[in-house]
Amino acid sequence: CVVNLLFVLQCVSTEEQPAWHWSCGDGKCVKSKHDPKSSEPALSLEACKMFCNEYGMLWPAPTGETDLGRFLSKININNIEIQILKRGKSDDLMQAAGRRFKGLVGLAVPLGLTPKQTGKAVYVYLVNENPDVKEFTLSDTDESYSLRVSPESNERINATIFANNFFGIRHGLETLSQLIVFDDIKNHLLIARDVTIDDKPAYPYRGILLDTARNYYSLESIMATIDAMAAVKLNTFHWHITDSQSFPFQSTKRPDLTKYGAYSPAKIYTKDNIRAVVDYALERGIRVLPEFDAPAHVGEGWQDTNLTVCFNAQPWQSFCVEPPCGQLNPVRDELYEYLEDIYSDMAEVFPTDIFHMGGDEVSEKCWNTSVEIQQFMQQNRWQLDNEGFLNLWNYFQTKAQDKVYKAFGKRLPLIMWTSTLTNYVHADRYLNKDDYVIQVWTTGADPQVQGLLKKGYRLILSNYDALYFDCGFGAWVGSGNNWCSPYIGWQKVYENSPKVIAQEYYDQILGGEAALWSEQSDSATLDGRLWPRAAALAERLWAELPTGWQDAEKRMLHARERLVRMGIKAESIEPEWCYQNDG
Ligand code: CP6
Repeated sequence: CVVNLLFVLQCVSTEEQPAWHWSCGDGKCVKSKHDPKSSEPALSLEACKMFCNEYGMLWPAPTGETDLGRFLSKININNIEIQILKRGKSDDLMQAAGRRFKGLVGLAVPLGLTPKQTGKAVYVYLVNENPDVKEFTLSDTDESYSLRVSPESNERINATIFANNFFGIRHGLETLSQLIVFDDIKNHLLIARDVTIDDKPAYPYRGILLDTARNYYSLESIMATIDAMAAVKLNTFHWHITDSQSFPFQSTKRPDLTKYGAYSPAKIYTKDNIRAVVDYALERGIRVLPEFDAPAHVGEGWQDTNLTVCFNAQPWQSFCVEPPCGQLNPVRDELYEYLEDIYSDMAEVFPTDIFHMGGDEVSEKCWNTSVEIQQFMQQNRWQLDNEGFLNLWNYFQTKAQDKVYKAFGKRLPLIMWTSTLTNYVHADRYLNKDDYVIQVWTTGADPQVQGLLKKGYRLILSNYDALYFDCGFGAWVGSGNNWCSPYIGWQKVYENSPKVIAQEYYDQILGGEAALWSEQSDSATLDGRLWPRAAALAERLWAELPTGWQDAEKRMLHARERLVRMGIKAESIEPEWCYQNDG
């Protein structure tokens, strides 16, 4: 192709005769040489993938009737029209979802390529039965949707999404965007037509926990995470916003907590920042669930209050699981005024339907370092033993719970971590099962799980043997164990089935959550720690398929690639070759 200009042009024009041809065999797109003289058109890889397995390239897999048809139509990226059929209070959200959809369609095109502008127009009709609904409610939000893509007509393709509210419509748009692929042979965007999908999640609570207290995360990184969550239909961003190492939450009622507790003035989540995150998340069908972890896991920020005990005590191993130690002093009445103010500050910026009260890793020894606490216990005729300690903790929890209700103006469902207080043997003495949801962080095999389920508690599973995405397992500062051990692969995440763990109490599982504790993570590592493993969790919780990771592997590769195109620096899971051959 170097002889002369004319000849060079001839070479370029051979683009319609590709070297490779893909054909679907046994769930894989197999590569073969394409004969340019063949009358059969060469199939591009993306086109092949769409029909090469039961769920096409959809992630998570739909749970109801799924018929992806047999044909792809060429579409014109500049001719996509979105029509909102029923108007209401969620209009702004519906419009935002429409804009996001167009952006996702654009991302189907590889960087640097421009698709041909020919092809059919796409009309997307959004039929929202309850256009005034724009809030989540724990286990009541109907996220189902139905999607129909019409047969080919002369000049356009119609796609219609039916749902009971904005949340379902949004999921439908997410699915529709995954039915549009780029054909790199013909340089065209293609859409699957004659499609029927009825879909709804297996579990109502599908979350990611981000700990922004051990290390600070930039707002951009948080928003990017929310975008990626939306792409795989996760619905809860659990914001573990304070801990003993820092207090980056802006409390306007108690500004000193933030002033002395944040790592720096630049590392504060202001009320405006938080509102921006909450709005961003809602547009993407995601609720932001705040956690104020107490009475343990406090410290920095509280120095001048005299309301903590054993702060920074040494040797820390005696008083907490990770330095600096610190616990709230439950016997001080002033503490509850502080709590009310913190909760009120949170209620102001988090319009949430549930609240996380933490409650993990409370140390009896830490409280026992205070003479004042010992005296208070004696006055109440509580022994300085396990029972007395639980009484004291219950005293704190009951008062704190009232303050939450007061601050939020309602009796919203509360979440607490598994702990000695939530031990199933006596949990019902302290925590009403209608008021509290328990989040499990030990293993799925922990007898606590069955015990709590038998007693009627609703659970969220964050079992650390599958859903801890940090480099946890004791790898924190001071322990000398500073590596990721063991690293939990996406396959293990995928196979962590709440249904298997809960057995006959399956209905009491609200869902699951991947936890990214951040002793060893910050904005720079965020994407790789979460993705694509959180996508594996997303499909488990959305679809709860009876099949193993092997059946999901090809789609997983594609889902991960979509995340990368969205700008997420997701880890690579295997060679691309695995999609193309009998790997
Ligand atoms: N921080 C807080 C943590 C952990 C928890 N709570 C944690 C415990 C064990 C492991 C990893 C993280 N770092 N506030 C427990 C819920 Cl392995």
